[in-house]
Amino acid sequence: MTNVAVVGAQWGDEGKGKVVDWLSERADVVVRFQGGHNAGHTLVVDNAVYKLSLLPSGVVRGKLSVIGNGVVIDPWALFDEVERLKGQGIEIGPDVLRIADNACLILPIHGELDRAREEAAGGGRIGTTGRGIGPAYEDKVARRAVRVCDLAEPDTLRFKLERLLTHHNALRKGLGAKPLDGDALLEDLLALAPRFAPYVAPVWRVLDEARRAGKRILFEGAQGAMLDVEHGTYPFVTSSNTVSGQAAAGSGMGPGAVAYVLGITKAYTTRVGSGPFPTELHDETGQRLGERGNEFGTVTGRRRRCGWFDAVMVRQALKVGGVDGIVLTKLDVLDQMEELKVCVGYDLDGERLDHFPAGMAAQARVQPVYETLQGWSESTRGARTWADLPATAVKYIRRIEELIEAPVAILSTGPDREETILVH
Ligand code: 2SA
Ligand code: MG
Repeated sequence: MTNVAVVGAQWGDEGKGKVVDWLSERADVVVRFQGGHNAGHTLVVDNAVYKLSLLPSGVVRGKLSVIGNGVVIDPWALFDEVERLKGQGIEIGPDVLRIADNACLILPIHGELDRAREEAAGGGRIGTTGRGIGPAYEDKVARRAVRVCDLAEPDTLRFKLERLLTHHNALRKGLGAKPLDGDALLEDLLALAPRFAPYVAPVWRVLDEARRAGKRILFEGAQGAMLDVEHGTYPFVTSSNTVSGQAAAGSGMGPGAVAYVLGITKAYTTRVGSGPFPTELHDETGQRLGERGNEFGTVTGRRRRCGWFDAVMVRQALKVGGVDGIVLTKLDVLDQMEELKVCVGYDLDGERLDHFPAGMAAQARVQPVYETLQGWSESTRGARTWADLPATAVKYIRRIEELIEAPVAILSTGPDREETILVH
């Protein structure tokens, strides 16, 4: 196995957890390069269920797990997760977990601001996870964030918090919130510093050493390409780059470090939060997809919106994400449906589009153009070989490959690791 990046090709929740776990067994190092604890991966290992948010999935298998500089870290969420996994018998010492010294922190003010803004936005809300992701990235880009390395320098930390709170207290005033006193926050952070210290490292160097030693590195993406801050359905996106290009910048490696990009997509579409979703179904079929697919968020438990497979959107996601091949997941959710629809284009005011437009109003207005395919009555759940699949299911997969202009490298037919078909 070469170095692989696993990225979502829709709006997240494509089933990356299983795929990453499956690949992490064959990897030596697992790296997170963007996002934070807004991600949610469910891993099923030997019948035990692990829910991960911030930690790279490799921790469950004792692989060297790296939180890269591109990740925003909520220290409290981090240690809660470490403790929770410890309770499940997973040891996470500094030999397993390395945290980038130059990663930025999510502080309580970020979560508060995130939620206050969402509340104030009413119908115009993004539908964020409320974890402070957006405000933390704002501070990073505005060059006023507190970084992991600052925890080791009390004077720097004090100086940075002062600057940060000057900015935030003005914002808080506008939102009618009390100004914050930096001393309490400073104390809390200083108390956390010794817990962080053993894990902190210049991870670019850790990764460079691993690479030169011939170790296999797995880059673990969170969310999906259509939530990318630049390529997604802006402004209904997350605040990081979720595409594979970020794997390099978000971990301190060059683009050549990623040899193969694996995109994950469901055999239909889901989305949590607000924003355009051309193939969304508001009918019984949509409800059925949600029930059969158990479409509830790992992190927030939110019900996911469901709809038909959108080949135009996925094709675009694969192009901007440099995806080499895909894993098609949850095909079995489509079992026993008489016919299936696949979006092959959009209609925008009478004009046919072969891509998803950038404009917000256009994105909201496009109507899907569907192709109808025959369904199958057999169960595909747990199929282990290509020959186990009904012919119409194979046709569905082949048509998807044609439309998205990429091969299905792996077919996942159930949550268990064995329920996986390697196609190519
Ligand atoms: P944020 O919190 O600023 O990143 O939210 C901005 C948008 O990004 C979406 N988003 C997600 N969409 C799907 N899955 C996500 N992670 C959890 C999971 C979701 C959950 O993997 O299960 O538990 O609800 C995720 N994280 C962010 C979000 O819905 C906004 O549309
Ligand atoms: Mg998820």
